[in-house]
Amino acid sequence: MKTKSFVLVILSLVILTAGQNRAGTQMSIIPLPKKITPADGSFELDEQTRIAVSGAATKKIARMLNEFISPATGFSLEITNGKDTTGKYIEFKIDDNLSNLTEEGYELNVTPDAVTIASAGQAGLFYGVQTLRQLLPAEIYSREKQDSRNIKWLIPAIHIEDAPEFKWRGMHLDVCRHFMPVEFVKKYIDLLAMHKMNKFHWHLTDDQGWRIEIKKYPRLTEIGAWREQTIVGHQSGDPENYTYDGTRHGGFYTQQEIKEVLEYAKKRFVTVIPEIEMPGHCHAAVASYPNLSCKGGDFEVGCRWGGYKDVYCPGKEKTFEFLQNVLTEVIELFPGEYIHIGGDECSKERWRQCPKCQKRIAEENLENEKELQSYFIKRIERFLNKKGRKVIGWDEILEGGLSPTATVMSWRSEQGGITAAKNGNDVIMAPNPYTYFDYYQGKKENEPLAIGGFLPLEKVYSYHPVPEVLNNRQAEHILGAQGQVWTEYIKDSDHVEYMAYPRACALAEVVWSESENKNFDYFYDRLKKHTRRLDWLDVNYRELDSESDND
Ligand code: TNX
Repeated sequence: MKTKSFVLVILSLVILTAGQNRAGTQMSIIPLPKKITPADGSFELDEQTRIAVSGAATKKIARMLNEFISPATGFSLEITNGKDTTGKYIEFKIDDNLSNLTEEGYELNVTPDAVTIASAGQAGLFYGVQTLRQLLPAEIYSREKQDSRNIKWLIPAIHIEDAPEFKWRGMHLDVCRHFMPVEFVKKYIDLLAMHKMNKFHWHLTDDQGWRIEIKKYPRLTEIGAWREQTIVGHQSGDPENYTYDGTRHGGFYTQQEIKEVLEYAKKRFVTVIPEIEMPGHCHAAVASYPNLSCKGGDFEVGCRWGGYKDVYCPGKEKTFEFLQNVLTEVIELFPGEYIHIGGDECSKERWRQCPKCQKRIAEENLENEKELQSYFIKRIERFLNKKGRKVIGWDEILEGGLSPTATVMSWRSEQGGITAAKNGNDVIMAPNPYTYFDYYQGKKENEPLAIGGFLPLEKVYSYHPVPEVLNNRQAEHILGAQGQVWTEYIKDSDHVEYMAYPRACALAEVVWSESENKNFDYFYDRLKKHTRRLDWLDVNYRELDSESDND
């Protein structure tokens, strides 16, 4: 009797979990694929499974698959050229006929005997692998080997056709206000790739810290990478009354470390866009080399937030020489086509009083300091274009006129992006009301101190990157969108994860799966299961709200 009921309990448990696995796991892919057709049965991944490839491109992806699954499974699957018809296999195929899905799209077919992932491009195969990982039990994300007696690596039979809605699917990280270690930067990139995001915008220089080694200008990291202390709490009222923590903070990435990060990102089909801020947000640079500013002087690396008046002086040729030398090293390191040159929030106060700046304004027939900013940006853009690179800047680069080849990152809401797209410039949407992950995501009282604002998960999810006012031709200039993680109030990597996740999951779906009829409740259901994956990856995401979480 006892044994019988025990067996019954076990049996019903097995049936229950199997059922959950089918419906649950299948439907919890984030970002949501374009088309999913479930089928019967499942494929069991085991040690005997082989990976069939045909050529170097597919072999590289096969190796990545092994890298992803071997920690949890303990398997190192044999990679064979062509199919082995005697056993089970996972096949990777480059198929030009699938070019309608773009190079990032893919077809994934799972039957009880075989898994096939096909795409017109290597990136598509990689994204097929990301989907495959999500079809497996969440334990697949564990970095420790799971006990094979407790788990079967089942993949439900399914057919998926998928392709991204936008080309630019990005996340930004400010490592200036608070430095983040290389290991974390890699983890951040890994999470992007898992969510089929393909751009990592690395904010490397700002008032409070210069974070990239530049061989020609060692003081940038000897001096510029370190600040004596950091303001405590929110900055408001009389600066005389600010309190500081008295703790030195800083750090920087050597060129060797940057190369490592780039290599890591490349394997995951993530392009890294470095941001070197100019003409403002450069207090750490002018603290290192005061002559680059209008007045010169004795500056310290910024210890508080907000703007600084002492910025690069466009009246001096030396300033351009410096920036071009810096950018030359940046270009040698970063292979991507885009270099971000900031351009935001530049105080014009010093320029107004600086004889050299005024002389430049007169000589170049500029109207005012706004046009001097535009002269600055255009001159740097010409330099970068000559080196074969494209420029991105925050929407302030529109002020005073912009060259048609620059790409605008629209942060002050969508207005800059709309103007730019109408102008014929490419646009990346990064509007603060929808994509600033440094804003509060819940009631202030219950959240760690943040910069302000309120951006709950649902609002991120509701975002549509293409503004309705644009016609089709203008809409083509919207490359996509990205999430921003500014770190004034975010001191460490755990807190970065808390702010970024799960909001980045919602954004991933905005840029990959965007459709008229997206549904937050359906996303939220999938997200509940998705957080188990994040648990295995040790992501310190913000727990889902209990009131709407009835799992
Ligand atoms: C504005 S967005 C800034 C950053 C701040 C951020 C805080 C942008 C281009 N500039 O310097 O960190 O707001 O939300």
